[in-house]
Amino acid sequence: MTLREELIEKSLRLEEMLDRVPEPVARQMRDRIGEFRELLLEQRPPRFVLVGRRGAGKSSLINAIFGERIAEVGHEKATTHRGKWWSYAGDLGTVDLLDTRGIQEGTTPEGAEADLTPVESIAAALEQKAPDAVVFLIKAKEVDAAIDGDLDALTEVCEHIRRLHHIPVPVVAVATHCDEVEPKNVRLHEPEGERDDDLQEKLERIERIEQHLERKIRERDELRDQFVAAHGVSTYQSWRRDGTRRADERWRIEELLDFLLDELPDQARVEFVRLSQVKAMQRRIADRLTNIVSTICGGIAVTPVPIADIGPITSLQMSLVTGIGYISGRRLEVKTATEFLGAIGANVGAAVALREAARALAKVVTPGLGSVISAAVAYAGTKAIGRAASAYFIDGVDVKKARKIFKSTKKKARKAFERSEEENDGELPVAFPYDEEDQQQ
Ligand SMILES: Nc1nc2c(ncn2[C@@H]2O[C@H](COP(=O)(O)OP(=O)(O)OP(=O)(O)O)[C@@H](O)[C@H]2O)c(=O)[nH]1
Ligand SMILES: [Mg+2]
Repeated sequence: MTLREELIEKSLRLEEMLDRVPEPVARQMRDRIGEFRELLLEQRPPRFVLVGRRGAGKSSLINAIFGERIAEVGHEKATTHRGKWWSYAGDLGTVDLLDTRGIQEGTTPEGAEADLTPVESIAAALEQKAPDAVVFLIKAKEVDAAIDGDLDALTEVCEHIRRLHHIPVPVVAVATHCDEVEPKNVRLHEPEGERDDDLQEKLERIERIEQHLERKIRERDELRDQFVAAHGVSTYQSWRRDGTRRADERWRIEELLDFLLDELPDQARVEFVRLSQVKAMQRRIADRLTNIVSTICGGIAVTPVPIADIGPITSLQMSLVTGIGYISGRRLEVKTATEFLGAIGANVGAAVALREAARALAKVVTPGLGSVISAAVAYAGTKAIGRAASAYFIDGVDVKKARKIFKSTKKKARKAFERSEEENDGELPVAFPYDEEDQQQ
């Protein structure tokens, strides 16, 4: 059995356990287990539909997302795979893309069935899979003059999707080639060396372009509700013949990825933040996963099945560590995850023993309170493991630092749990405020 299958197996068993969990905890756990499932177990690559004419920068955007040369840049006919879903795979993950350029050009897309028109082949691909978002690309300098034809194509693609899947899919507009906006030689990617007023002028012009793009899209009834944002970028990168990168002039790509992340369903988020290599985004998803698993573990601890709760808690904590490792771009063996837990002092066995002792002690004093204490320990311990794993695997802090973070988070999380127990009338705390300070310590 692979690690992934093992995790699926365990989470299924968790759901059986819920019959024995009292409300409202059971409901909360059911929700969190659903999220856990979607994030970690039902993972799939994100799916984007690209709309943009020849040379708008579709291939360059793909490369900008990966930071690698994945797609062929240039104007040869065969450069971009059109009319069908295409998986672009980098070292860290995959994105599924559908290039719809054929709609604009009326040419038969590469690789399409010979008897299908461009529009038909694109519609067939859209029927196969529902996209997560439509990305509309247009050169910044062309937003003003030549946008109407492009918007026709965008509208047509969106209507196809709505007809086939009965969902309005989000539209993110991207103004590409922003580096070429006047004043042309002011470098956006290296603003330190530029005059303030020059830079300001360029940024203002780009902002006006974004606003214009937004206005043009909102003018169309068919697009208005689906529109998310218009965002100016530069995707320019250049590679030498030997494959090394000669230039990286990417600008505002991380912000764009952030917009896209927000539009993705949970199933596609882990893959997306992994391959994007944007630490802030990885941290956010790691945090979310930590909150989810902490709540589940807290819930398990209040389940009236003594001792049996140790197994699922341990395996959930392990899957949290391997999950965060995965988000950061690694593939952790169970052994590595166990070693990590040992190194930060999250000795699972000892923690459980301690918890059992606390439970026994509390039972003597007031029956019932024992489970609350257990829940606090399980919740806080899991929270601390997640936070330490995130600092170690994503931010690259050393083990000593990770151990410190583990300790301080455990203390804080336990207090937060107890406070919220009182306030929420028995509900498990769902989230723990994200603490910037923690990250910098
Ligand atoms: N200066 C500048 N050049 C860019 C930028 N993005 C792309 N380019 C260049 O524009 C040209 C076309 O980019 P591609 O990414 O191949 O465009 P495409 O939309 O994939 O084109 P087709 O596959 O032909 O439809 C290439 O020469 C890129 O190097 C950018 O942000 N700034
Ligand atoms: Mg291309």
